[in-house]
Amino acid sequence: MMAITRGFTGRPRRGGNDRLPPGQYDTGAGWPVLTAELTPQIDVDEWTMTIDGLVDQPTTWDWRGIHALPSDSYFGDIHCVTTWSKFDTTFSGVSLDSLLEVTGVRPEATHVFATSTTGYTTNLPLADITDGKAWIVWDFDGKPLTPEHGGPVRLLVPHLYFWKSAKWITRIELRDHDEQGFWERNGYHDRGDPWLEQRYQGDA
Ligand SMILES: Nc1nc2c(c(=O)[nH]1)N[C@H]1C(S)=C(S)[C@@H](COP(=O)(O)O)O[C@H]1N2
Ligand SMILES: [Mo]
Repeated sequence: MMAITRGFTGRPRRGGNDRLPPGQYDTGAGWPVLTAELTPQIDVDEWTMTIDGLVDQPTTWDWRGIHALPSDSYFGDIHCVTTWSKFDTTFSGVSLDSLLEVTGVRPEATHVFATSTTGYTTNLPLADITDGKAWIVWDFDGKPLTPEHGGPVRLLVPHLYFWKSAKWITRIELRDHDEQGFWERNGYHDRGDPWLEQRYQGDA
């Protein structure tokens, strides 16, 4: 069933259109797993996430604490640098704006450095995670995010290539400078806007 759906809708449509960024194809009903590390099994009772660095109030949330914040959802598309895009995804959790409202943001902060429990890291301009552009999510299509897709909790920054959406996120540090994360050090772009095709270091 899934193979039929994928075969039908998954044909590469190169060149992009108003829905598909340049060089991407629609992966259809499938959702590839792309993980550089071993998938960790994280118990929600043990789970915490911290936002620190250039904030007024460094804060660590546990499972109950983060669920007490106003919930928010993303409905839309996601784009992986390996050229698949997935349309009409629904993720639920809490917006980064809500979290940063708790911590405050110091005026010197320009970038963030996100770290997963596994040691995976990625860097982002602060402006790419504020104003309704990024979420900490625990549900996909109304069900708990599975471990291979970053469950219990991952970062979601859907307007950038999906390597920026760190799975098993545990820390976001606000900084006054940019430092490359795991894939950025290995040749991927520092920002990664799929509409500008910022795949590799040196791309526009
Ligand atoms: N911790 C961690 N987060 C990660 C990755 C990873 O290898 N480790 N891969 C990134 C890449 S390249 C992509 S495309 C997406 C893949 O998410 P998915 O496996 O849920 O499709 O997660 C991103 N976040
Ligand atoms: Mo990716």
